[in-house]
Amino acid sequence: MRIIRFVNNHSAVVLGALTDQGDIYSLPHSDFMELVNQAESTGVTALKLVENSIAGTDPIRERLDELELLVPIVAPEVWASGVTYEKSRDARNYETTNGKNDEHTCYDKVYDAERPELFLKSTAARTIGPNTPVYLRNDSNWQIPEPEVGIVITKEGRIVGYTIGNDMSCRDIEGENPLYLPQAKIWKHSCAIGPAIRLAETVEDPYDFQLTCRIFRDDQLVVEGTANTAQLKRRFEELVSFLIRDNEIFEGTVLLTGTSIVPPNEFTLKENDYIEIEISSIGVLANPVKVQVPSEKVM
Ligand code: DO4
Ligand code: MG
Repeated sequence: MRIIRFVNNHSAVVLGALTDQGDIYSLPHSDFMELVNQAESTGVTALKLVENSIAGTDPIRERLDELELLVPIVAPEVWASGVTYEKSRDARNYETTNGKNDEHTCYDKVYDAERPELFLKSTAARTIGPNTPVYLRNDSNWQIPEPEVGIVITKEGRIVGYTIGNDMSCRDIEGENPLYLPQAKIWKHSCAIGPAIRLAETVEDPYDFQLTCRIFRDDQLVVEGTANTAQLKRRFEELVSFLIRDNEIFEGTVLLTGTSIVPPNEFTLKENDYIEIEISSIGVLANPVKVQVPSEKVM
């Protein structure tokens, strides 16, 4: 069972349940965390609460691809993990050593360290949902999407759902100096999540999510890569345990868990590219790529 948010025919924002058969039901909850909290306070699982809510009701007429989808949760903050896969360590080493890969870097160290790399990636206002453009920075010449599993957590750090995230990144800015990380990671529309949240209790094995990323240019597939969460160096609970240490985390925070799909080193995103990130049993997060128009630029 997956949870979505969409705009209905009356222009109202609705929380929806998307069944594994593709049927969509409107839910009476204002948002995903209200559903999770109501389930907890009434002593049932979120899945049971959803099943009870939709029992005896009809699905809406539209299918998923006919809906105006929104972020499945308005996450107050999106955090991200870095260098949790070998592939990311190697890519970071490549960009920070100008392709020489002959030095022991901070990325080797963090891959092996007990403490993971965690950073603040986005806030609600910067995070976009499916089909909305991700933006390119105007001061970078090497930009890529980072397809990642996103975990949705309560303020206590309980994992209640899994979604798809795109941690848009500037390889040249981070490669120039790791202290530039916030600029390499955070700008307007640099983080996309969605289209759905799979309820955690319905995921049999979170270390067997299959990820695929496709990038299209002029309707041609120009990049395709795959990965599996079996390759993840750390456990999801381990990442969360470091995130909540002496920290205040808000209900419905999303934690991106790192990338293991890196486009070829010579690739950079261009305006009008189209990115699809698919994760098995969650869905496909699709976003066009745009350059910010001057009036939208943050001054
Ligand atoms: O230090 C860089 C962050 C790397 C990252 O975002 C990732 O591994 O996904
Ligand atoms: Mg990342």
